[in-house]
Amino acid sequence: MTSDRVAPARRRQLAVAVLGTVLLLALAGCSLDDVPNQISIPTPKSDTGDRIFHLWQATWIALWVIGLFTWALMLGAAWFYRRRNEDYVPKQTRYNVPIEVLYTVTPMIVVMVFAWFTIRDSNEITAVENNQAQTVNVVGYQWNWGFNYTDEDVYEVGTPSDLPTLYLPVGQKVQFVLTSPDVIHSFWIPDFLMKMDVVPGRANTFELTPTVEGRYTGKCAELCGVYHSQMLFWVEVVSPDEFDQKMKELRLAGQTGELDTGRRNTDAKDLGNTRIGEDS
Ligand SMILES: [Cu+2]
Repeated sequence: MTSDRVAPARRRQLAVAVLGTVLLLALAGCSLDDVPNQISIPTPKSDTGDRIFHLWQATWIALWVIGLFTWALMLGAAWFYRRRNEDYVPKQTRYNVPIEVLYTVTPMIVVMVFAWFTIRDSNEITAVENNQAQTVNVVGYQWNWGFNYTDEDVYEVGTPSDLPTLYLPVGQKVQFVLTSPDVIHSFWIPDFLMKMDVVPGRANTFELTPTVEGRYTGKCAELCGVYHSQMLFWVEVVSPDEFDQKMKELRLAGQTGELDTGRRNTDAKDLGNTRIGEDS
């Protein structure tokens, strides 16, 4: 080999080393909370979240196993059947029906297995059993949120400048009934790993049990108009005693009954043109 053939190889090695260092530095800049073992998903704070978390984790593990196996086959084939000298041509394979059937059937089986677990879990997550401890009618409106605590006969409502707090008792099952008086919104509490659309004329319902006390963020996850980005709220998961105390405070503040629009009866004629938060 002559020296002018060595130089490009050296340069390539140098380029790989520099690129590797830059990548390492970039990864080191990410906080451990963002990336690592959970692969950018928050630690779940609800029973529903636990299920979604495990589905996510198992899916990633399966995908990595499949990926490593496939890459090993590709790189192995490229290496072991490489052209060893100028005169040698490796055996060429094409129109091999058994292999093509294998390539078609295997991904179909993989997709069906993923679908089976996904459908199983989504059925479980959206199952409504009506044995909840609390019912909250969540009203998404342009542009904030109202919460009717149906069993307590009190409500809380916010505006983009004065965000409401949704109080939930820890360890108790809550049923959320989602309604909208105007356009489609989406009720999302990232730490619960749960999100559902809020659709006018419908009452989408789901149940979950918050498992960890704490203060979390909530937001609208459906582009719903100019102030969509300001449809934010707080979620406080508290002890049942503290929850009762908060309900008492709402009652004392005179926030009894239900919000006068966006209630569970989403019959269009009842809703009129009222917008919550608008001065009449
Ligand atoms: Cu919205």
